[in-house]
Amino acid sequence: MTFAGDDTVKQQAQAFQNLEVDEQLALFWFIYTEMGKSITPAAPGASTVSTSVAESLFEQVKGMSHEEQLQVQRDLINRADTLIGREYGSMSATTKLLFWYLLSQGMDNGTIIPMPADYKLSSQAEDLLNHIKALDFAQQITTFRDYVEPMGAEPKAGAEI
Ligand code: 45D
Repeated sequence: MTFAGDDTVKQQAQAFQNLEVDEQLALFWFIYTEMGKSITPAAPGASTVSTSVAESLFEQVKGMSHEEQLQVQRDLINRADTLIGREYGSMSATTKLLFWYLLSQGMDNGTIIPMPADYKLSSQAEDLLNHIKALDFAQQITTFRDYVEPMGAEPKAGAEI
């Protein structure tokens, strides 16, 4: 059985993935600025989150130059096979979401490369932002999980990351 709205949610995540990489990052940022205040680390799914895993990946990115930080984010979206991509790939969908949330907070407090001040979303991305804003909170979360889940790379078999 499928719930009403499942298809809409899948479509939003797909439309998101169809944008150019930089547009995806910009849209994700605008989503954060719209809903950031309603995100609380004490959300219902919080018990399924590996906070320390998300934080240690975030700390690695935080220690890089701004250019490298941007490259890491582009690589994740491009599913490039990098060490960080593989570490990311081994996390649960909700932990991935927490990692992106930590990045956006880092942008807010100046430890992660900020958006260029004059950045304008394409009308396509703007449309998608409005669609996502119209979803209820649970559907938004599902959209974001579907969006961040396939990023990064497959972890290697065995102990090797
Ligand atoms: O120069 O169950 C451009 C938890 C242009 C708890 C750029 C949760 C060129 C458990 C590319 C634009 C909290 C995890 C530069 C639930 C250029 C739980 C840079 C919920 C510089 C449900 C762009 C979590 C950049 C949620 C750097 C809902 C863009 C989390 C970066 C939501 C954008 C997280 C980023 C969101 C966006 C994160 C990092 C919406 C992050 C958005």
